[in-house]
Amino acid sequence: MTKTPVVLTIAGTDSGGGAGASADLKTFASIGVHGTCAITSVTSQNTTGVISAYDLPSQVVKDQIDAVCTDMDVRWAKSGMLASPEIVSTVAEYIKKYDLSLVVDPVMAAEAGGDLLTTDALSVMRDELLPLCAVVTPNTYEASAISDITIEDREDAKRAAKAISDMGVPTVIVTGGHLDASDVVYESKNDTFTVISGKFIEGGTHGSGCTYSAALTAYLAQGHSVVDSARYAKRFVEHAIRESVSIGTGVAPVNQVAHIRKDAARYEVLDETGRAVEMLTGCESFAKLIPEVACNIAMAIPDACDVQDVAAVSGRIAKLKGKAVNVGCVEFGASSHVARIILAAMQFNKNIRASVNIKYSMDVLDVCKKLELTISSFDRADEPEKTSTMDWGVTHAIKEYGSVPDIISDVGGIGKEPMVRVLGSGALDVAKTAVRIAKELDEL
Ligand code: PXL
Repeated sequence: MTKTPVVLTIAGTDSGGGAGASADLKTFASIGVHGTCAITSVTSQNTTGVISAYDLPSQVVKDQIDAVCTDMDVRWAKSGMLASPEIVSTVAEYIKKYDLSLVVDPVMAAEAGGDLLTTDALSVMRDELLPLCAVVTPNTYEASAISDITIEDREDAKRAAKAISDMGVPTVIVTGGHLDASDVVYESKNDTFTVISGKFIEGGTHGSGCTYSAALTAYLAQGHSVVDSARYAKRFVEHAIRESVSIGTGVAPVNQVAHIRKDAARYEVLDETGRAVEMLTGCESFAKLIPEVACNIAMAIPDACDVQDVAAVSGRIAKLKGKAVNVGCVEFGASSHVARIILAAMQFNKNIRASVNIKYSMDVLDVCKKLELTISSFDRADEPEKTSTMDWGVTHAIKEYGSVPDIISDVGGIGKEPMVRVLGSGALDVAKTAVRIAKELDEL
């Protein structure tokens, strides 16, 4: 049995279940590390804000850390809401006592409003806690408060990161959710900045800061490098925001379980794509629809962001002795060509998640018309320079038609085979359509 890392969050509670320790523990569970906690403060809170905060005596914080660390092999901890100067000092003392690697999320205020750190606690954090930590993850407001540098753009964020690092922190990550959605990672060991770009995601953000730093801690505890952990944590929180849950009248909490749901969706997509491949290779008539460049069938998970979220056949489906055979296996990231078609179509209709490319001929297009499939096309000759043909062509064909059609064709170009692409909701759906086209062609 491989050993499950045990991580500790030292944080406040949020009675609304959105931020603080509950966000951290859900994140830990979702990533697959064992989460433990030392509670610093009990906040009475909901999605509209913090009503009150009851700080626990420092001794209770100490007892909780002792209880966990004397029994379990804890290497990584993260701190969130530390409330008072006394608690900050206590945490610093106990991080040293147990020689823990620490991620500090310098929480100062709740997303929905309410102070979570007193002003005098900030200087104690600067003097006593930051010099002990491995990573600190301020947002731009927090980075500004710690460094006394006004942050209005990425260069300011970099200067602030370096200034905070000079306080004794090996890695500073200024998260850019309030700026341009990109995170700036500064590592003092080689004096390098890594910018992790992101995009603004629609959805609630209550608990997003806690969730980000908890995910980062979990990935570090699993042994990933700090830059990889920062990348994974960013993706984790993007999914969590996208699937945030609207459960109150205020800011919706992020959903840490979105990560697990995404993995479950990956399984379903692999399964369906595999069955669709069997359907195509099991159909004698289909072989004649395989283009010179071979055929691929692909399916994306819901809310796919890139090619890695799209499954296809790694070596495509080829024609061998008059029969369709799959060369390779179904995997994520296996096709960039068909994947791009789907990703472009998903920009218009999230429910169109699959495509298969088949041989172009006038007969095929006639059959598609006969089957009452909706058709649009693009011409490579019209393609502007410096675009990706699939992104541009598919987008152009969809705009031309007004919505995502069942079929997108193009007549090819120099060195480019003409092609017909079937689009649909799932791999089985498009495979069925391709088989119908193949069988109808037999009748001609
Ligand atoms: O996201 C910062 C944070 C940390 N800890 C607690 C919180 C919040 C934000 O609401 O409530 C307890």
